[in-house]
Amino acid sequence: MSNKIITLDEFIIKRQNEFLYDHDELTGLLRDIGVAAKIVNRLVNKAGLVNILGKADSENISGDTVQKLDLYANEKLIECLKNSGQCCGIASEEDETFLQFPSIQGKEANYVVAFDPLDGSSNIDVNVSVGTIFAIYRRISDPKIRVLKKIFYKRTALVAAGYVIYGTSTILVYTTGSGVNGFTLDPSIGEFCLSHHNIQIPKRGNYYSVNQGYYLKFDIEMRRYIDYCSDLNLGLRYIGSMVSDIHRILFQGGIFLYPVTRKYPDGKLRLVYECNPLAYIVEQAGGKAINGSLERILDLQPKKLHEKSSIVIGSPDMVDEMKAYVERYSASKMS
Ligand code: AHM
Ligand code: MG
Repeated sequence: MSNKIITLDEFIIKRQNEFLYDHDELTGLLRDIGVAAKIVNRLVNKAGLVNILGKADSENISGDTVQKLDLYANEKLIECLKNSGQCCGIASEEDETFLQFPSIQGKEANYVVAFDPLDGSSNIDVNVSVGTIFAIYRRISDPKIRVLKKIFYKRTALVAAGYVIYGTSTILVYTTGSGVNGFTLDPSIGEFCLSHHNIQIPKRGNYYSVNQGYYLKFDIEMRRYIDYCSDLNLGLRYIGSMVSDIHRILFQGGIFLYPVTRKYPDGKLRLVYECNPLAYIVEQAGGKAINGSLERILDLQPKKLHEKSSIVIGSPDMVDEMKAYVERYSASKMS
């Protein structure tokens, strides 16, 4: 076997024939996101040194306190995507509405990129892993439609998704619908290098992942299911940074749950740029993702940009088991 390093750029080009649409467009976009990830990584790494840790004086649209580093990451992603020429606009967790980009040389771009620039931001100040999540939606509406909101809701197809985890090493994981691959940033050469080829999620794992502190605020079905996990002697792992929890589950198996609570009656995590991209990656790796009403996440049609959803995601057998458990429990309550 050859030991030749394969960089992210080489890999994207090598695999571009798998794209259903114009190769160059998506290739360009993915490469731009790779560049943005390197810039954000540099900021995350030196955050403690340059006084950019801590809170900015604002809240985002969902009411979360915005950390300063979120804003830097947001700016850098926007800059890289704006100049790509392939993106007609973006949607970010940090911005209230879509941000439309002017067309370059009169060419209407076909993609809307939605992202959470820094997921798990409550962890930033204490040096725990955070991540960037992105979803690339392609317009399937008439190219004459220019208003981004209309482009998005007139249906777009999710054609690629990925995340970057800024952990003990920085890893970018993405899919374009033909499997999932992971690339580790080699700081000595400044390149993401293929490190995890064709990732397959284990059918089961030894851990469940949920904010157990909210136990009493979950619906009864969810509480019983969590009791069942404990009866099965599963261990509990919860980082409070979804990218990190999903990254672990992708490699070791397990199940992640963020159910509805009294505080978050629709769930906390956002469908367009958190649940959808992670569901796409997990499904592409052989896993499953549903909401608390047991509907497949990728079948949900978002009605607003910052729409929230409950989510149950992870190893296929564990998600199936959770679904069967809740169905059985609900039926027994009725009889
Ligand atoms: P954020 O995007 O504002 O950081 O919020 C999303 C994060 C997820 O990464 C994580 O799973 C969840 O919020 C943790 O929420 P909680 O502290 O309620 O468990
Ligand atoms: Mg965030």
